[in-house]
Formats: sequence, structure tokens, C-alpha cells
Amino acid sequence: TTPKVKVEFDQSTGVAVMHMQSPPVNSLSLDFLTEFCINVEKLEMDKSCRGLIITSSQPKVFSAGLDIMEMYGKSPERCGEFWRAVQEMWLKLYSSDMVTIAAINGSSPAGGCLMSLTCDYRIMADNPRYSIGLNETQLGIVAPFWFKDTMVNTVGHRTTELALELGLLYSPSEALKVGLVDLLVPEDEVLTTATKTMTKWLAIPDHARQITKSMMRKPTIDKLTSKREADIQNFVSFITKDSIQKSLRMYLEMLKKRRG
Ligand code: CO8
Repeated sequence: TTPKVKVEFDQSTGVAVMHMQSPPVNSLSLDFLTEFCINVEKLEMDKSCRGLIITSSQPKVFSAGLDIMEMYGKSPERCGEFWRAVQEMWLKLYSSDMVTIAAINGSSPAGGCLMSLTCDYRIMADNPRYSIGLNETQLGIVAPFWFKDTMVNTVGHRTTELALELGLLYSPSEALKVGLVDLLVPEDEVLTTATKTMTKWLAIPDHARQITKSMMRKPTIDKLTSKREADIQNFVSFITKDSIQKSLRMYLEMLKKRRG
């Protein structure tokens, strides 16, 4: 089977580009997350790799977020395994010593938005057809505390409160305005701009930058690490409720209808 992520590592610059290539929409399935984490871990352990750019090979979509099919009609055991993999992705990226830049070349709802929020910097394609945000409430589900914390750390409390309660999906210009992304560029310049930006970040001594990053993020990381099992239990009991399964079914039907 084709790999779901493709990594290009440039030895001369120390920068890796990770292309998500899981058709059609890079949804974060258990398989995807497992492969993704193995690749991040490999790069993390390779001391010659100092920067990671995450982008999508799929047209129009960065990542559609968590694979809804992993949360629909699955056993509690499987749901727990899935959730542990979601936590792992977040822990690995949010605590990475590498400079991480999200090159957001398409829509990025929910888990896709979370993935980009773990990065040090976000560059998005200036295309009004794309959107980004934590839209969980629109599916009748609730973004967990560490999704919320990551968002608060990026855009502040009030913006997060509005965004999460309403399940807001922002256009690129709105996202820039609230600070959800850092820079908008024309679609065909997203990756080149990410590479240029990376050069600036890598001019800062690694050690000083890494300690600073850790100082900013450690309390948020420790909070999940210390509550990891409880968070899994909480997810499993929430997602397997009949009422929540019904919400997900309705959302899936809405997605299908919208296509026509
Ligand atoms: N999971 C599974 N399948 C998906 C997903 C997804 N997240 N997103 C899209 N698909 C499927 C579609 O159903 C469709 O399938 P099919 O071809 O069989 O009809 C196919 O992918 C292509 O989708 P579209 O035709 O919609 O493609 P577009 O290019 O028009 O749009 C979008 C792409 C914008 C990504 C659009 O598909 C979309 O909005 N998807 C839904 C995204 C979403 O709401 N994701 C939220 C997932 S929940 C999450 O990430 C965090 C959950 C936290 C859980 C907390 C509980 C306690």
C-alpha cells in the first residue's frame, strides 16, 4: 500500500517536508496517525534534522481532521486505541524540539486545525474557499481540554470561547485577523514561503529556542500527560453514547448530501 505520508529530508538545510497524502482528504485514521507519528519520531531522533514543514499533497484540503469513521460504530477498545494515537500525535508535535511550520494549502477543520496549532508557525493559502477552525460542536461533539488549551495558547481566551462554542470555521483572512494563522500567501507560494520562513527560525540558536518553546508549552503538555488515561476513558464513554453516535450519523449524512 502507498505510504500515507511522504518525507523529503534536505540534508544540506536540515529541513524535512512532510507531505500528507492520504486520499481523499487526509483524514486522521488510526493507520494514518500511526504512520505519521513513526515519521515524526524518526526525524526527531535524527539530530541533523532541525526543522519540519507539514503540508498536504491532496488538492484543496490540508487535513479533514479526525477520521469520523474511526468514531462511528466502533468498539470501545478500538475507540480507546484510536484516541491514544490522537493524543500521541499532539504530544509529539507540541513538544517537538524541531522548528515546526504548517504550510496550510487547503481546508483544515477540527483535528486538522489542531495539527497546525501544534506548530511554531502557520502559513495559509489565501483562498477564500478554504476554512480552518475547531468546529467540533457543529458535529455535536466537544473539543477536549487539550484542544482548547492549544487554541487558547494561540489566540487567547475570548476568541477561543467564541470559536469553540459556535464551532467556527474561519476564512483565511478571518483566521489571520484573530491570529489563528500567522501569514497568508498566494496558494502557489505556501511551500516556498514556509521554506524561507524556516531559514529565519533556524538562524536562532537551537538550544535557546528549544528551552523557550518548552517553557511556553510544558504546563499544557504536562496537563495531558498526567491525565492521559482519564482522557481516554472520557473520550470512549462520550463517543460511544447513543446520542453522540446519532449526531455523528446525521453529520455524515449532511456531508454526503452536500456533495450533490
Ligand atoms: N472523516 C471521514 N471522512 C471524511 C472526513 C472526515 N473527517 N471528511 C470528509 N470525509 C469524506 C467525505 O464524507 C467524502 O466521502 P465520500 O467520497 O464517500 O462521499 C470524502 O471524504 C470527500 O469529502 P468532500 O466531498 O466533502 O470533499 P471536499 O473537498 O468538498 O471538502 C472538507 C473537504 C472541507 C474537508 C470536507 O470534507 C469537510 O468539511 N469534512 C468534514 C470535516 C470535519 O468536520 N471534521 C471533523 C472531524 S472531528 C475532529 O477532528 C475532532 C474530534 C474531537 C473529538 C472529541 C470527542 C470527545
